[in-house]
Amino acid sequence: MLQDKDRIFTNLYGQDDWSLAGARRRGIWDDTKSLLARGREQIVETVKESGLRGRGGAGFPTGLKWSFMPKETSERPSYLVVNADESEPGSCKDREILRNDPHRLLEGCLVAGFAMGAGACYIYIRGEYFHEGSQVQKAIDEAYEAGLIGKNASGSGYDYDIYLHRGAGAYICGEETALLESLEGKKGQPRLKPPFPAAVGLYGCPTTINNVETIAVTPEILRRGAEWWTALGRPNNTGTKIFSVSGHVNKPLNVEEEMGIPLKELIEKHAGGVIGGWDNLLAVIPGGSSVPCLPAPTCNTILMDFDSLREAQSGLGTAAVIVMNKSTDIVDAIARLSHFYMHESCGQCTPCREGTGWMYRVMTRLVRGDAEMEEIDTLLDVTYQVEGHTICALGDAAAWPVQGLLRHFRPEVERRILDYKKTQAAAE
Ligand code: L3W
Ligand code: SF4
Repeated sequence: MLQDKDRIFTNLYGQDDWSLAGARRRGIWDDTKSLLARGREQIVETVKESGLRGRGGAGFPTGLKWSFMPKETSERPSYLVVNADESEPGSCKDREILRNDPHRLLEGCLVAGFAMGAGACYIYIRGEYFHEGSQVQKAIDEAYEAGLIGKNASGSGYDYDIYLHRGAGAYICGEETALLESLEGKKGQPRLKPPFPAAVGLYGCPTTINNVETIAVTPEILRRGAEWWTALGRPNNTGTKIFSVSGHVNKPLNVEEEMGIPLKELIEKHAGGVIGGWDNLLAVIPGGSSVPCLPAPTCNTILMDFDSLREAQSGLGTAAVIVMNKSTDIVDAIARLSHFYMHESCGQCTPCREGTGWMYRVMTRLVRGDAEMEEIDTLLDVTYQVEGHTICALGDAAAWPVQGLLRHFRPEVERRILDYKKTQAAAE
């Protein structure tokens, strides 16, 4: 278990003052000038050494991502964009940082932006986080007032502006290039990659997009050193992580823990256990709705990190742990997710636009069992035709939950079809 001395988010539950005075008491904005004085290259190098991987879902190495930005100053400005469009079902960790620790994020914005030579930072926040957005704006105002950002930010000689931008409630705007389109005032639809945003991003300029949690932990990594961070977790899966645990647990919560904590320990020690006891567990979606579920036996031993979950044919995603006990209709639960992805598809590419609707319609019939047995394989085949054949990852995200259901709960789906046929035959 993570020891208190290693905890970064000491105001995760809003137990302390969120404002600048409280933030300073928690060590935020403590001699930020000397962090910046280390220079761009050294900061990027330390983040690389720490092995920090993106906390927004993909787990891409953060230091490597920063190193894609231009090294030399040019006429084209560079930007840092913070993805605060937290919309992944089950995920609510960034919300706590935004409302309870906004200065931790802002200090990270300055340090990260400086390291990549960005002239300005945009924090794109989901529209539904109205209160959180207001809180961040107040913190931005405080930081300007105190000279921490703006002209000669924190006395570093570097000019740096931070802007808050509110989204309008579309899940797809959490996809980094759709987010850029939306920031530019256009309809939020993903762009083809490559070019990656580091080459052609906001207004066609070099841009790095990072998740809130990723940015918020970087000043602490620089203060305490890469070795401190790598001592937590496992190789290639280092540091601490905020897990959002929801569903059939006695105490749903967000908790910062060591990367690689066993799932069972996370649920039993922090979330009060499964409702009805561990033996009542049916399945867990370990990383937000986009990743395949895990059946109960796997949950006994699985570790919560990128590599372990990938080996188990799932993913850490945003580390939003959705717990389902045996009272869950698992087919209906996954069908509900299929509805979500159909609704949120931007409709730009055919496999996703048509495939999400098709999957949802078949899933809806499977909930009742109103289908032919062969349709299970046809459904699986369609998920493979969507996966990897779309402009953005929403297509994969729609396919994977269905694949997880059929991988682990196919007998349940088959049983429904047989039962439905029996009921129909009896009625005739
Ligand atoms: C330069 C290269 N940059 C990759 C950058 C790329 C991006 C990052 C990761 O999807 C996942 C998705 C959701 N040169 C590069 C490069 N990059 N190669 O690295 O890229 P990628 O393509 O691996 O992932 P992605 O498109 O960012 C994100 C999953 O997260 N997810 C969704 C979460 C939703 C939220 C939310 O609600 N806000 O976070 C959860 O699992 O399915 O697989 O920056 O530019 N050669
Ligand atoms: Fe839009 Fe779906 Fe294509 Fe992504 S995969 S660009 S959401 S249609």
